[in-house]
Amino acid sequence: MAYKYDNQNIFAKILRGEIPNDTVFENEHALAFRDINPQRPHHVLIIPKGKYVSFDHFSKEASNEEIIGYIQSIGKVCDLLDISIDRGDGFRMIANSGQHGIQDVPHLHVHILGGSSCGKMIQL
Ligand code: DGP
Repeated sequence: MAYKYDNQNIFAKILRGEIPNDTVFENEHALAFRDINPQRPHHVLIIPKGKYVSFDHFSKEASNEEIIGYIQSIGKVCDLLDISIDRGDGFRMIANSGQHGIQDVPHLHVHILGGSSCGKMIQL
């Protein structure tokens, strides 16, 4: 079954400039901005500029250029926030996906959480 992308999702509106955001980093293929409801001192969402619902969708259908630009943006954001593990204290990256992943916004995003410990991995 094909992936279905909803053009009215909130991150699509952010990409179109219809809703403001607190941008941390941007390149040709990715936009990184602060989460509206931060769970740690640093809580940034990184989204691709293309219309992808989830990481599995992106990994199967994005071009190599999109994948490179998106993945490179993750390292840039970590450097900008001083949370990369070579010069900071690290971070957690989460990509909630679909119904069982409890994904609220159906446009691929990774959460980058840092600035304090994220605790144990997961609660069942
Ligand atoms: P998820 O549950 O993984 O789909 O996370 C969606 C995240 O998006 C959630 O942490 C809150 C954030 N969010 C929702 N609406 C907005 C918005 O309008 N602006 C920003 N910056 N973040 C938003």
